[in-house]
Amino acid sequence: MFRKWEVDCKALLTEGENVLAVHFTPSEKMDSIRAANQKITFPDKRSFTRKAPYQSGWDWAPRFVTMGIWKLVYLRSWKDARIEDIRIKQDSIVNDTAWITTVFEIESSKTQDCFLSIIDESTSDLVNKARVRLGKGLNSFSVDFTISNPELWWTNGLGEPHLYQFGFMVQTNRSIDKKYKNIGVRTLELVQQPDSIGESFYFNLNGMPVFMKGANYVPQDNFPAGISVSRYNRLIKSAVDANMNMLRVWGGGIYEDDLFYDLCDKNGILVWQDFMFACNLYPGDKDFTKNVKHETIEQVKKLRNHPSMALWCGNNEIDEAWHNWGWQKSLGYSVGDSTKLWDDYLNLFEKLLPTIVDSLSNQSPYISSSPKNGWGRKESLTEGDIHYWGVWWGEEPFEMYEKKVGRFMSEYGFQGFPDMKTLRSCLDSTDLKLDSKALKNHQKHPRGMELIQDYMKREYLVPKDFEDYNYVSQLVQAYGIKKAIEAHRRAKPYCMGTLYWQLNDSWPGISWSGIDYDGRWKALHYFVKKAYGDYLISFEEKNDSLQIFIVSDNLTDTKAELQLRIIDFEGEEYWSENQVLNITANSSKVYFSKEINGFSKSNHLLGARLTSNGKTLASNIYYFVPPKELQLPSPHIQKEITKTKNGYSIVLKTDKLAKNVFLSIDGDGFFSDNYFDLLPGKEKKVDLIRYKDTTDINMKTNTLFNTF
Ligand code: BMA
Repeated sequence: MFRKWEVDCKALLTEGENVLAVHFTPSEKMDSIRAANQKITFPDKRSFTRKAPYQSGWDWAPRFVTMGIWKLVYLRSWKDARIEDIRIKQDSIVNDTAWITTVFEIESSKTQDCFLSIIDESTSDLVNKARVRLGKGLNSFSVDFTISNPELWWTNGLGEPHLYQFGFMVQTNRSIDKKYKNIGVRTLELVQQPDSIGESFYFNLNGMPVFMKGANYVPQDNFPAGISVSRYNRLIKSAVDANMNMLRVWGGGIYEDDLFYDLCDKNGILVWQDFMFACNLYPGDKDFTKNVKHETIEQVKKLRNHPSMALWCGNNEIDEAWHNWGWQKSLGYSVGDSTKLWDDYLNLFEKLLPTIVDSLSNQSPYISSSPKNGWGRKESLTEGDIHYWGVWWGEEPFEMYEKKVGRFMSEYGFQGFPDMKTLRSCLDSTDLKLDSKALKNHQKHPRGMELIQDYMKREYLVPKDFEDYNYVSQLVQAYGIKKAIEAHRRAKPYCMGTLYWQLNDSWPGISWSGIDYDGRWKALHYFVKKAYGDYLISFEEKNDSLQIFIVSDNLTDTKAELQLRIIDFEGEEYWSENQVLNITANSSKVYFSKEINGFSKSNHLLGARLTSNGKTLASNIYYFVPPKELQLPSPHIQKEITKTKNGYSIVLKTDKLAKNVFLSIDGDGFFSDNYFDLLPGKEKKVDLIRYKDTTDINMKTNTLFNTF
């Protein structure tokens, strides 16, 4: 046991006698050491301690190897009896009644009688009470209750994530202990069924197949002890505002704070929860396994009552790595080494973890690893979930996002720069240039800078000015991921979920995130908000005609009007069409097809809008050539700015197409929309919410034309 610890401690002590060891070395993902007790080379030494893997450095995080207790420590005094845990099992919903079993786990100081009560906190009604005899030590009792005509818990976009609050009380002659729990009544099932193509992977919520729209979540800080309540609130609000209904808590981070899951419960965000194992092999000895067993029991018990808890996943990419990343060869494993390591893997992820989830969770599904198959294998597109990294790692063009669509896209992504204000907060102004060492230190991917520029050249023109470069890098990222999301949603129900890499950042870095470390939305997050709407209009070119899809996540049919217009960049209309449609519930379908001929592709666009009773359900714009081939005109944008209670209301108008209008101000604030295309003759209203600055806003406007 000691020897394994020694390995990590030595690394820490090289930095002097600090409690906190700080390294600025690049990720050591493929670093290797010999495990003294096993004589097998592991891909990475960090796996010997149960510590958040990303803190040893990742391709979006610096290496800050912290030490010490970082969560609250408290002493709790009690008398006679106390509630150790409450497990709430939703047995069934039959004839509009939810049947629920509560398991009280009670610690008692002696043998004694007590009452167990369950109280509906909204009415203070006692819903059930039982008299039981406690023995000294830990006791377990089941008490049932029902909820008639329950209001169901739904995900964001589908309805209210209704929560009931119940109190659970144990009362002896001399003491009372009480705990409160939020209950969401819902059924949730992960359907993995062989079908004519491969094997499905989708979630049924309250009996309905629901398409998952979300992102991969990483810890919000390299020093997670310092994450404030307001940062949690702000981040989950940003996910909700972008129409997300699922987040994947990725396995290289931390089991999140209770607040995270509470916010997901309240906001209808389902949680795909990885156990904290990522991209590495883990020891299989007795001590390690025992430690992991304790950890798993604790985490499953902690999370099992949350209605947001959707799926447990054993690890991130270890199965894929073992079969596809060449470890066995590059680390020189003998047949014996390989057999031993794979047996350890199977014991942990296919025996220990699923057995605990099965016995202690509230019927949550478990998968051993994400993805099911590596993206180079053909099965990755036909069965289970896939991490598609052909774009970025494989350097394939963005168009491949439209071809490589699997059953559930649990990872794919592209990098973009963080907001200029965020960069300014950590770099000197002299370092705001592409070749600065300080800037490059905020890029943890070995080829990150190169790849951003390479894809920029393919789709856009590369600006010389640094701020323009930052802005275009964000557009490239948003452009690529929008393409991916739309393709995934068009492929519904073949594909039933899309979680891009990554929602957020743990420090101010250049990364795949859509929201930067300071919580500022990059262009990507604004694009995602539109691409994840309840309704989506999307396009696919096939043999010189444009197919117009409407994707609806609504669970009922919708009568709506589709307006289509082809205009040139000065606003001259070439063609238009209005159609009244009945949009099929929970579907993706082609509703219209338009021949592409008779106009110049480089200075025309197709604008589409879906309305119902005067309300816009969705809108989108299709360009017939990539951005760098567009003949953009020089727009004249008029702004009308009015002061409001929380900030300003801005009305914008343009004489000619203004592509990717980027609004910014000197102080801080949040624009309700940004990086949008402004069409000639159309008015656009944007709200600016100010946080605390009272200075003049001095609003600036940039557009793609100015950077070309
Ligand atoms: C995914 C993740 C992370 C990584 C990201 C970007 O596969 O699981 O390991 O940060 O790719 O490379």
